[in-house]
Formats: sequence, structure tokens, C-alpha cells
Amino acid sequence: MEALIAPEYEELRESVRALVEKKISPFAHDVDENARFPQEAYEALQSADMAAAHVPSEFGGQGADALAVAIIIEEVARGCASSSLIPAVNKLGSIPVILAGNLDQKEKYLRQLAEGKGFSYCLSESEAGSDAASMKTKAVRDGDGWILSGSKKWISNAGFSDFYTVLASTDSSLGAKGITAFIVEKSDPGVSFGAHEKKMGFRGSPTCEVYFDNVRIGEDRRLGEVGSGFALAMRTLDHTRITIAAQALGIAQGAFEAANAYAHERKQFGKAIFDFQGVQFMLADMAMQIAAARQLTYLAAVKSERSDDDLTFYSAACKCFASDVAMKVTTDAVQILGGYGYVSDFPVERMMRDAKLTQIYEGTNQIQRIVMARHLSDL
Ligand code: COS
Repeated sequence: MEALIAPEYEELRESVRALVEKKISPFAHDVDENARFPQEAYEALQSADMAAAHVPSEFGGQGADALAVAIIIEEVARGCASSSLIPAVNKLGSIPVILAGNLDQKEKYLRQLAEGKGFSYCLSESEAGSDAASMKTKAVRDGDGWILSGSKKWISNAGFSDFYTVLASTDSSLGAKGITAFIVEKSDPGVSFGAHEKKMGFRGSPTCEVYFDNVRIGEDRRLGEVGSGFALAMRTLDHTRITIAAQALGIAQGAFEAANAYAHERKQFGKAIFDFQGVQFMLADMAMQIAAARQLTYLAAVKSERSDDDLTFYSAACKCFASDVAMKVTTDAVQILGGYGYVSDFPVERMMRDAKLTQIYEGTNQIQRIVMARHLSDL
């Protein structure tokens, strides 16, 4: 793939990698250990214009294409998965504005996002996870605006982000066709946040419930047509599941490198454990799976940029494949390190815990297979 993609992407990779090694990786252990927000990463990414590089240049952003954003996320995740959620969540929260926002909304919200405000995405609820269309949060017309009530669960960077794309039912009798998207601001009266979830991995990224207690917002906060919200939410995921694949890829790459280095240093029975063919086969499989995941992820990123007809399939496929690879590779990395892999002195146990979430969020891998199966005729 390196030979197939334009040199500027490899230059981008090198510059992100240098930034991550200097300003993000050194804090990854502490961020995980203390379940604290990766402030150093946020500042480093923001000052390098990489926290929301996807924002188009006419709204003050870098206008980075989907492949460039995937490479940024991959490289950040290689050092610290929690930190890679900063650019990933900002893209997830704001893609609905890019796809369906009017000029005023784009000017107001994308510009502030480029300047450093966070943007989260509120789709899931406690009783509406895989079955996203069964959401109960509702928006009721009130004069020239709307009143939102309900709650959203598992919201990444909740409380940190200033802006939220919120999907709400505007006509429950219409099911998926009765859902509408809105922009909600953290400072809107009636918005509040629950306690941080105590997670297995991605412990540096705050995940909270978001509550809407009769939040009154104007018509200028509606994104797209009334009733078009569910399709917009799904189109958004078509573009952003690729960022989760990129994240999984970075986690896998980080674990592979740690295991490979360890296998060359660690001596047992008088030689490096790399010299045992059983270990070589494990590392060869890891490298092969990562290479395949990278090809699929980058291909999906190119399809996202072109909005190809088969994007839905490829986006689900790369998220599913790369996250399964990340789980396998990180588990094998822990195995290669043996007892040292199971303690937090080495990063691979953190990477294994982080990898697990990539199989679950932005749609479980079971849902990805349903999505792929429904889009086989696009191929
Ligand atoms: N692009 C555009 N429109 C889409 C779409 C897409 N990718 N996917 C679905 N739609 C549209 C459909 O076309 C349908 O409209 P029509 O009836 O006019 O055709 C409407 O949305 C409803 O779609 P569907 O009938 O497929 O909805 P389901 O309730 O069966 O749900 C799944 C489909 C399971 C795929 C969806 O609920 C899903 O992705 N669930 C997981 C949610 C998720 O990823 N959550 C993670 C949290 S977000 S970080």
C-alpha cells in the first residue's frame, strides 16, 4: 500500500508519528492508569491542526480527506488509543453538519470545531443500542423551535465537547422515518451529564450519559429535513466506521511492534524467543493480518471521499475486519510477552483492553455483518 498511495500521505504519517512519540505516547500509560482525559494529546493535536483535520478549508479547517484523517487516527492510536478518539469523535459528531447542515450551521459550528471546540454524537440510548431506530428521546415542536427530552448513553467525550449532534424522535408513529437530527450545545439550559463510565479500555476518553431535560432549541438547530435523521445517522456511520478501523489498525500496529521487539530481546533456552518458529509464525500472522486490514481500511477511506455506491459495505467491512484483527493481534502480543504481557509495565495489556471496544462501538461486529449482508448487491 505504501507504494500505492501518494507520497504526501507517507509524509503525513511521519509527521503524526513524530508528534505522537514526543507528545502523546509518553502520557498513554498515565492516562489509562488514572482514567484521565489526555489533555496533552488534545493540546498537541489542536496545535498541529489534527484534532479536526477533516473540517473543510472554507470553514477554517485543514480540509484533510478521509485517507489523511484515517492515517492521523491510526498513528495516534498506535501510541494512545484514548487520544485517537479526539479526532475520531470530532469527525463523528460533525459529519452530520457536513452532510446535511445549511451554510449558517456550517459557518458557525465547523469553524468553532476547527478552533478547538469538541463535537460529540448522540445516537445510542440505554434501551436503543443496535436497534438505534427504537430511540425514546423526543423532540416536540414548540412555536418556532423544539423541546428535547430524554437521554443518550455511551457518549464519547461527553462533557468535554461543546457541541452534540442529537438524534431524536419527532414522530414515534413513523419509526425510523420519524427521527430528526439536531445540534445541541453543552451550555443549553437543561443539558447535563452523568458520571464517567468505568471502562475496561479507552479509559482516558470520558464516556457519559447525556440528559436533556426539556431543552429548548430554535429551528436553526435542526439538521436536515424533519424525518431524515435516521438515514443521516446511518450515512454518517458509513463515513466514520472507517475511523474506527483506522484506530483498530493503530492499536494492532502498536502491539505488533512491542511484541516483535520483545521477541528479539527476550532470551530463553539460550536464544532469543524470536528464533523459535512458533513465535515467528505468530508474528508473521500478525503482520499479515495488519497489512490486509490496512489495505481494506484505506480502500474504504478512498470510497468515503468519493461517496461510492458500495461505501456502506466497505465501511462496515473494514471496521469489522480491522477490529477483529486488533483483538487477535493484541491477544497474541500479550501471549508473546507472557507474564510481562499481563502486567501494566508493558503497553500490550492496555492495547488488548482498548482493542475490545473497537469490536463493539459504532455498531457491534454482528451489526456490521448485517449491514454487509444487506449490501452484497452493491458489489
Ligand atoms: N445510508 C442511507 N440511508 C440508510 C442507510 C445508509 N447507510 N442505512 C439505512 N438507511 C435508511 C434505509 O434506507 C431506510 O430507509 P427506507 O425505508 O426509505 O429504505 C431507513 O434508513 C431504515 O433503515 P433499516 O430498515 O435498514 O433500519 P433498521 O432499523 O433495520 O436498522 C441497522 C439497521 C441495524 C443497520 C442500524 O440500526 C444500525 O446500524 N444499528 C447500529 C447502530 C450503531 O452503530 N450504533 C453505535 C452507536 S453510534 S457511535
